[in-house]
Amino acid sequence: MTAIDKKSVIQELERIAVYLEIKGENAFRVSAYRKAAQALEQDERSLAELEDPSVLNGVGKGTAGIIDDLVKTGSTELLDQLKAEIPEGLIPLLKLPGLGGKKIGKLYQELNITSAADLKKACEEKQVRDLSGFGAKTEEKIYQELEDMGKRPERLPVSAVLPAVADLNSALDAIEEVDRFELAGSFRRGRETVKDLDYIISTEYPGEVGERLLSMEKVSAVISSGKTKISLELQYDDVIVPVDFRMVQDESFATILHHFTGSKDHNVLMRQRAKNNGEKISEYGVEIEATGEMLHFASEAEFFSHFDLPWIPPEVRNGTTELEEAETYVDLVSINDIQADLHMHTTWSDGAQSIEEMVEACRNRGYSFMAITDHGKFLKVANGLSDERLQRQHEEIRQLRTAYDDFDVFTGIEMDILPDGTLDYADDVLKNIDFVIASIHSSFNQDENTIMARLETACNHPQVAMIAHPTGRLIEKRPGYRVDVDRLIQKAYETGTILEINANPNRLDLSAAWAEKAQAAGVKIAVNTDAHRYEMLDHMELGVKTARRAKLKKENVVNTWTAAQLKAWLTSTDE
Ligand code: DGT
Ligand code: CA
Ligand code: CA
Ligand code: ZN
Repeated sequence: MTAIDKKSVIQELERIAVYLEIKGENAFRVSAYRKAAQALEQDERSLAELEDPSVLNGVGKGTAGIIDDLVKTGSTELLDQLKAEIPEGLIPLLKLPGLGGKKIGKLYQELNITSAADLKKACEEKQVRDLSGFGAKTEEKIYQELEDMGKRPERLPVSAVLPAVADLNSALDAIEEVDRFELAGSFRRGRETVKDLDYIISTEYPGEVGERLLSMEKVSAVISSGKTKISLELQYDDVIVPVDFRMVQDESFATILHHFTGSKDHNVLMRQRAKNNGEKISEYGVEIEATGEMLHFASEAEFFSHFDLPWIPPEVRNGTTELEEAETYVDLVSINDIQADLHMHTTWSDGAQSIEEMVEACRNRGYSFMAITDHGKFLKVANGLSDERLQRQHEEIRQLRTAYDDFDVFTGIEMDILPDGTLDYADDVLKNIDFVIASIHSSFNQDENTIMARLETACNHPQVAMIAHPTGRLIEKRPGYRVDVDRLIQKAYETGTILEINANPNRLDLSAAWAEKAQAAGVKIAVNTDAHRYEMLDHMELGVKTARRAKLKKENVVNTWTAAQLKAWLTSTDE
């Protein structure tokens, strides 16, 4: 066993290089650590297999010792020293686009800048432009970015609240006085961004539960603290996550959960329906207006049933047509239907785990098959697979899968569609691969026709099974490339190409609205995590929420099928 995984060792080496740059160490010493990181990345062996890192080209004795420390203890004295020496306030500046170790080193050495505030002041005083390698334009850009950094975003992408959700769920699990709890609000409805988290807690002891919540480690502010309602802010690095807690008696749990799941517009529809029955929905139950009697429900399903409705999935509670369509949601895709994850990376390219590790993790999730889809050779920064390495990897996968009679591992590749519209591998290489993904990672600035030509070339290729993250957007960060999604959907339908819902919470691409259109056009969808490490396999749940928002039926989501069904379908759509 090693203390940390290979990818983390590589990242720590890169971190050492950056910190040395900030300190102003000579370029030779800095590059020793960068070279070591590269050598480790390009070597195919796992940490366990690589007994002596100094055998690697580009890794000297000293660096090898550092790698050893990292592998065995997860840390190393050099890094600890550097962390202690470098002013803490400089570290967040590394996040500003265009500011690396070298530039921050200059600011620190020459202008004595140690924090964002210092840097802002230096920009205002026009000192930064005179440093070599900066200039007036750079100075203005840095100033603008510093301004934006200080602003608090109104809505947070789901990815930003996941650490808080994980901590809160385990904290609430551990509090004995909590009988049951659920995360309601926009998060439960699977929205891409949230303003805050809304927890509903059933307890007989709200005082005790409240005390526990207030004493949680990450609490940075108490907005309000009443007997049954508490509003807190939790801080994770520079992200502040507002959280509302409502503590209720168990008899009101279902109605209050429904109320705070929303959406507001959905609640309006439900109240309207109650009113027509001579009833009134409150947070605490349903009141029969004629008698004043208050009805309670053991579950949301019973609550809906009282209104002659089947349980309506939170993801479709948007206050439009969900009451009329309620009966049609029975075959909506659900997390329990998922049989496979068809997009993920391993140490062969830029993932943190080996093939075997990812296979075991997927089997343990109860899947019946999967695809290993590392990056292709075009993506050099991600250590993409040359033709020769691809053959060897696939040989290894074919060997490995003979060990299982209840589980199938597809050979695969995430192949780039190159800027000039060609594909990264020749036909005779592609024809031997079970699951070929095509995707765009470069030249996002091209005009729409050029982008569409790239995507259509991929769809037209008989071996391309799926287009991954079809729009390239990152939620709240970048819009993606210029893709005419309607046209892509049409093309995907004509060519039998699967479109992906990439479950990475920064992507959720296709979005629910596009995925709904894709289904309507007869296109098949795959919900995949694109995992680069174990934990990211958990994102499947967020991808499925997006699919449910899109009202995708199980039959249209190919990773609910069996391996044999998918293989047969892929063959039938080859041209
Ligand atoms: P957000 O903005 O991402 O936090 O979205 P939500 O839906 O989580 O909104 P939030 O936290 O303000 O409130 C949670 C739910 O509580 C909301 O979806 C519906 C319910 N709710 C809150 N205020 C109202 C209201 O004024 N009228 C109705 N009908 N429902 C409300
Ligand atoms: Ca909320
Ligand atoms: Ca709220
Ligand atoms: Zn990928």
